[in-house]
Amino acid sequence: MNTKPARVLTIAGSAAGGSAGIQADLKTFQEFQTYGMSVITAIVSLHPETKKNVHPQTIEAIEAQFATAMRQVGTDVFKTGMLFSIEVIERVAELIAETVQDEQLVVDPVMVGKLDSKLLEDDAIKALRDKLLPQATIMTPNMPEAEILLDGKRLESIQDLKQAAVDLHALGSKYVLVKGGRLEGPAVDVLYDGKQLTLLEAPRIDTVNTSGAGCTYSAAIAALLAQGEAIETAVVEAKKYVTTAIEYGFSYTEHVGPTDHAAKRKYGHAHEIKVTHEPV
Ligand code: PXL
Repeated sequence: MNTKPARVLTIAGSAAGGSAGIQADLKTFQEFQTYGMSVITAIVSLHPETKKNVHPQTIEAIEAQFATAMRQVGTDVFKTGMLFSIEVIERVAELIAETVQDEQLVVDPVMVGKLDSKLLEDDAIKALRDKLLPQATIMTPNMPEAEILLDGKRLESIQDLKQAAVDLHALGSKYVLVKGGRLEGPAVDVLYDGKQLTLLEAPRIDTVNTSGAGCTYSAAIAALLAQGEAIETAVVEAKKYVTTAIEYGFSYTEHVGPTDHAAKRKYGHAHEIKVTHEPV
């Protein structure tokens, strides 16, 4: 018997190298056996001569992709990644607001790529905060993104991550996941639902090949939510998936390489995620 897979629509940038952005999202959606669709907001690829590395798409092209995906398929979950400009954020926020019924929205507030490409213009932070985050089911900032959204507040400890999760919750996302991968020691992320803090701890993997890890993590959360998982289960299972993808990361060249999106399927998952709950 054939069953229809759960649907996930990513609205993000294309990373030609295949490790991050739309490419990471679609590979991850496939690993979770969901049906992936995409709206490409910009193409991130360095031109060897002109050095231009962000090639934005027009609002018309974005509208066309969104309309096609929604008309031909529809979705269970929206995910946003790189949106780049005020215009794109405002239009995408409107398109989602006009369409959304009970679909969930995962917002990965992508700002800067690992290779220093600027994925969000400085003047677009306010639009992200005011137009998109209030619609989010969950937002998934890393530490630099959380710092920028909190007006430059420095985050240096797990205690700071907890406070950041509480402060970011005020921007309107139902759940906040602040990722602590940049701290030393185990990889601890903090999830906050407005009442309770949940700490998720995985072992630190010693590797440089983590390109696209953030996209991959939020894409896995989106896929699991589309399949009907509750938020905490989705985040824990997504962290298992991304930890294994990082563990088996590799590189084809001397550059920082991708995580292995297929690692959990190929090798199984060896690490447990330690989950602890705390009141605020
Ligand atoms: O990993 C962040 C990211 C997100 N989206 C796109 C990217 C990158 C990093 O390079 O290129 C399109």
